[in-house]
Amino acid sequence: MSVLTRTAIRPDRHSNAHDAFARDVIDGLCARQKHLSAKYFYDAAGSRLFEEITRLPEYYPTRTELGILRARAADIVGPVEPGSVLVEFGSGAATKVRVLLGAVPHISAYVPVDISVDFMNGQATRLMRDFPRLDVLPVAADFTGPFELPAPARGRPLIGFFPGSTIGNFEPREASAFLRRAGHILGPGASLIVGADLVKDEAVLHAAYNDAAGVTARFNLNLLARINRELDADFDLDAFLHRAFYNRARARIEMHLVSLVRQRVRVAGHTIAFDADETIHTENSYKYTPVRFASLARNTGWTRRAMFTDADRYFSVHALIAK
Ligand code: AVJ
Repeated sequence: MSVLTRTAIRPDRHSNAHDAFARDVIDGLCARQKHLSAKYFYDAAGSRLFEEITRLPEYYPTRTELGILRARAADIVGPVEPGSVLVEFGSGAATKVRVLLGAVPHISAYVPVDISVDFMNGQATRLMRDFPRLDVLPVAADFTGPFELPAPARGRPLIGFFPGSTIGNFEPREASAFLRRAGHILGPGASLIVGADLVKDEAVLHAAYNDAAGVTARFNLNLLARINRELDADFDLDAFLHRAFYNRARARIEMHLVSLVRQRVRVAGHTIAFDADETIHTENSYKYTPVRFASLARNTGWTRRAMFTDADRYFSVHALIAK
């Protein structure tokens, strides 16, 4: 089968993506509890910092999920019809999909969907080199919104892949909306593989988001650096501090950026005032129990065929099928 190259379109300062980013940032910084969406962490610098996080001794999710995928890839993917297409929601470094593609060679096309366009295109090129019989069809889109599958993927058996506990970034109702929308995009007969971090000992959770080397702090602060770079802002990165803690009542890690002083910041023509100790809420990372996740799936058009976990029960991979 031929290799299809498709370079996804790059958002620039005049694009809708840039305008949407500006709007979201201003809206978020004007709210009573200031907040920014975690999806904006992943510019080129942020994607590199996240890759660094995944190698930290304290950050167990990535290596634990990879271990589960390596040990059980064929069982996780389940039966594969000829011509099947793997659709990955938020593809990042595409490390995990390589494990699936290596173990299940009869997948014929791979559709990575990501907003970090340059990073995704680089990974797509490498995948085409390493899997020469695979069609790679990148889609430059925010997978949290509606998007169209590329024409060659339509009408084929579809397997969705949403690893990394990215679903943990969503509020419970957003997670439901995502699973329902994934069902519509993938269609009847589809399957969906989802990685979800599990509720566990709070000290383990706390350490994973407060690493000794300070990489998570740099990752969090990079959001302000990105806003400075892209939205003509003047955040002083030394005037904000990384804070991450486990909110037990809501079963989530919260990340914030704490303003160390009373200060004003200019962002895209607006002036944003901060009190000393006021925070910008930058991320929620929800943790699931196996039962909670099964009921989430059941309520959104899926049934769970199987769940896979590690010996410590730190992380879970769920194989869902459309009801
Ligand atoms: C990519 C959303 C799974 O929540 O653990 C890592 C992002 N934030 N360290 C997570 C993240 C801080 C990560 N996810």
